[in-house]
Amino acid sequence: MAKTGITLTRRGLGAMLAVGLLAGGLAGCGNSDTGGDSDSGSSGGNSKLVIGFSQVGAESGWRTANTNSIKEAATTAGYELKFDDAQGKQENQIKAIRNFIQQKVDVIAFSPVVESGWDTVLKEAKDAKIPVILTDRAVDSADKSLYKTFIGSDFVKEGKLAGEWLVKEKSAATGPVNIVELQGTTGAAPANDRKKGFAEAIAANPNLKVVASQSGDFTRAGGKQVMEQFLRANPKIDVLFAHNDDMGLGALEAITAAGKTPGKDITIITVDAVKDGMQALADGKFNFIAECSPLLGPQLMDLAKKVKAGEEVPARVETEETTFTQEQAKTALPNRKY
Ligand code: GZL
Repeated sequence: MAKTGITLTRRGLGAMLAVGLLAGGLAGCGNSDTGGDSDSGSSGGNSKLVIGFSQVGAESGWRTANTNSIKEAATTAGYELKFDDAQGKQENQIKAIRNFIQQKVDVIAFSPVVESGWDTVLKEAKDAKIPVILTDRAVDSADKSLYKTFIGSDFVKEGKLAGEWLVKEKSAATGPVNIVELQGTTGAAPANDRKKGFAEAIAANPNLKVVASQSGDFTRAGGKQVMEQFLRANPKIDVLFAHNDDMGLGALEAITAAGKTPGKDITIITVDAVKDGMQALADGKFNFIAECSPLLGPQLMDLAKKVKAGEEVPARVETEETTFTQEQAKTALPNRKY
C-alpha cells in the first residue's frame, strides 16, 4: 500500500495531544462541567465530542490493551465514547456502525476485523456526513474518500523484521530450516501483511522453508490447537513464526507437551510484545519479538477532534515501534505499559 502521511513517535504525538487537549480543555472548562472540549460536538460547542467505536473483540492481550488505551484516552479528553465489542464478527461491526449513524455520533472509528466488505456501510457513513477513522487494521476499499485517516502499524514491516532476524540467526545453517507459521485471523490486514513481509525477508536464505502455515485466529487456544497439528504432521520443526504473542503462548503448551524445549529445540518469533510475550522472551521460551503498539488511544482522540473540526489530517499515521531480543526483553519488562 502506498504510504502517504507522517510517521510520528508516540512521544511526539503525546506532546502534541497534551498541548491540544490543554488548549481544548481550558477553552472547554468554561463551557462545560465535564471539561469537555468546547470546540467539538455538533451543537453549540457545549456538547462533548461523541465517538462511536467498533472494536474487533477481546481475542488477545494486545486487544485488551488497545481497548483500555482508547477508553482511558476518551475519558482524559472528556469525550463521550460509545464502545461496541464485535466479538470477532464483521456483521456485528457493520451493525454497530449503522447504529452510530442512527445516533448521529460526531466521529466513527473502528478496527476492521477483516480487510474486505466495508464499502457499503462506509458509504452510508459518508452520506450521513460522519467522518470515519480507521484504527489498528486497514480496509482494502479502492475509494479512499470513505475514511479520513488510518492510524496504526506497518504490518508488512513487522513481518519483515521478524524474517530478517531469522535470516541472520540461521545464516550458518547448511541444511533445510523448517518453519511453521501461525497466521492471524483469516482476511485480517495484520495476518495478510505479516505473512507477506516475513516471506519476502526469508527469501534471502533458500534454506529457510515455511513447511506449514495456518490461522490460529490470534488466540492462545487457536495457537495451541494448530501447533498440535503442526507437531503431529511435521517430524522436523526448527522455527515457529506466530503472527502474535498470544498464539505463540498457546503454542508453548503444545511444544512442551510434545517433549520439546521452546526457544531451544524450536526457535520462536512472534509479534506484539505484550507483557506475557515479553516474559516468555525474557525466560528464553521465545527468541525474538517485533513490537506492535496497541496504545493508539491518545492519537485517536487527537485525530477525532481534528476531523470533527474539519481540519486536514495525514492519510496515514504510523506509530513507531521496535524489536526485542531476549536480553532486551529483560531490560524492558519492568517498564512495560501493557
Ligand atoms: C495488530 C492487531 C492484532 C494483534 C493481535 O495491530 O490488529 O490483532 O497483533 C490482535 O494480537 O489480536
